[in-house]
Amino acid sequence: MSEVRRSRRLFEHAQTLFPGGVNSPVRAFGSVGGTPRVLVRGEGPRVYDADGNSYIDYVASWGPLILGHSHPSVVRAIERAAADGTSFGAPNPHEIELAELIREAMPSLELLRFVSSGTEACMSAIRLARAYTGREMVLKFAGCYHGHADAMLVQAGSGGLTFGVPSSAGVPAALAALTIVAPYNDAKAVERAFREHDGKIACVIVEPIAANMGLVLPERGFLQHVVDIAHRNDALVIFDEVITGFRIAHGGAQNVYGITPDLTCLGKIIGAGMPAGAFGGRADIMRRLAPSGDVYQAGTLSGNPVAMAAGAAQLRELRAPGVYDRLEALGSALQEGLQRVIADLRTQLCVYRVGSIFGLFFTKEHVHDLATVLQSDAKAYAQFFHALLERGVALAPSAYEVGFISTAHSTADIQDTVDAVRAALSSRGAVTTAS
Ligand code: HOZ
Repeated sequence: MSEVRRSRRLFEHAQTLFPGGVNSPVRAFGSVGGTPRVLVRGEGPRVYDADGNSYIDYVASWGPLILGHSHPSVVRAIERAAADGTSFGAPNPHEIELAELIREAMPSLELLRFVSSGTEACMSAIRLARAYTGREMVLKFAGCYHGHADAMLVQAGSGGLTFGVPSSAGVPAALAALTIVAPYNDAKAVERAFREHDGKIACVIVEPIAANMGLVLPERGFLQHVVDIAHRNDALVIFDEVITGFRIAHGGAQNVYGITPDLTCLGKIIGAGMPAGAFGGRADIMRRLAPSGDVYQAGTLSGNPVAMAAGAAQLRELRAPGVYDRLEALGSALQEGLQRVIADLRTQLCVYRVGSIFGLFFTKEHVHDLATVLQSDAKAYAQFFHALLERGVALAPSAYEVGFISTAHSTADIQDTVDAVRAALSSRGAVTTAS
C-alpha cells in the first residue's frame, strides 16, 4: 500500500471547506472509494501526489492535456501572456489567433464565440438554437453529458451518472420537460420524438462519440441519420465536441465522419488546461448573438488572454505532421496489449477505443447505449482502479469516464501500463472470468 498520509490530511481539510471536499464531484473518489490523491505536479505523462508518489496519468485533466502535463510550448505561452496582463475584458490578439486556428481545422465554425467552459458553450449554443428556430424543446441522448446547465441535467452522463443523479435536484420540472431524451445509437427513437413533438424541437445536441458514460461509439450511419431527421424537421444539430474536438483528429469528429453540424461546442483541448470553451457554426445563426443580434451571452473572462495563448500554443503543436498518427499508434499499442492480457486471463473486460480515447467496461455485452453501459460491473471497475493506482497507473475514478493518451506517453509507458494491468487483474480476488 503506497503512503497517502499527506493526501488524506489535505483531503480531510478540504472537506471542511468544500462540499464533499472537492470542486467537481467525480474527483472525490465517491464511486471507487478510498482517498483522492491530492496532486501537486504534472510533467509529461505523469502526475505526482502530495506524498511523492507518481502515476502514469490517463486522466489528463479529463481530456485537455493532449500534449501531456506542462508542455514547454504551452507553459511558455502562458508565462508570456500572463506577463503582459492576466485579463483585460477587452478584445486581444490571442483570441484572434486561437479562433483562426480553430476555424482552419473546423471550417463549419464560420463564426465563433469564446466562453470559459464546455458547460457555458453548450448552454449558450442551446439558447441560440432556441432563438433561431423559435422553438423551445431540445433533444439529447441518455448518458451524454453537455455540462451542468439546468436543461442538460436530464439523464446526463459523467458525474451525474457516477453519483446516481443523472437528473439533478434543483432543476425545475417545467424546464426538464423541455428536454426530450432518446437512447444513444437509436435513430428510430429520434424519429418518434420528432413525430410526437412536431414543430416544437429546436435542436438535437449530441456527443458524436459519447465519452461521458465510458466510451460509446456511434454505430454506422447513426449520426448522419440524426442530422437528416433534424434537418427534415427544420431543427438544428449541435455537435458537442468538448471531448472529441482536436482529440480524435485535428478537425474533430465532424471531420472524421464527414458531417457538418449547424453548431459545435468546444472546450478542453482548445484551452490546453486553462479555462476555455467555445461555440460556433453557421454565420447566419451565430449573427443572432449579441451584440450583432438579440440573443444575450457574455463573460468577463471570455477570450481570456492567458487561456487563449495556451490554447493557441497547443493547437499549433497539434498541426505538426504525424501527431495524430503517433496518438493512434500509442492507442493501438495500448488496446492490443490490454486485449492480450484479457485473453490470457480470460477476463470479462472490454476495451473500446478511438484514437487516443479509451473506455473500459467489465462486461461481456457489446456496449452501445446507456442501458448496456449500466450492465457493466462498476464494482469490478472500482477494484481494478485501485489495483492500478497501487501500481502507479491513474485511470479516471469512475466506471463511466474515459481514459486519454497524450503525445507525452512513450511506448515504454504503454508497456508499463499493460504490465500493471496484467498484475492488477491477476491479483484481484474479484476478477470476473469468462465461464
Ligand atoms: N465532468 C468531467 C468529466 N467528464 C469532470 C471534471 C472534473 O472533475 O474535473
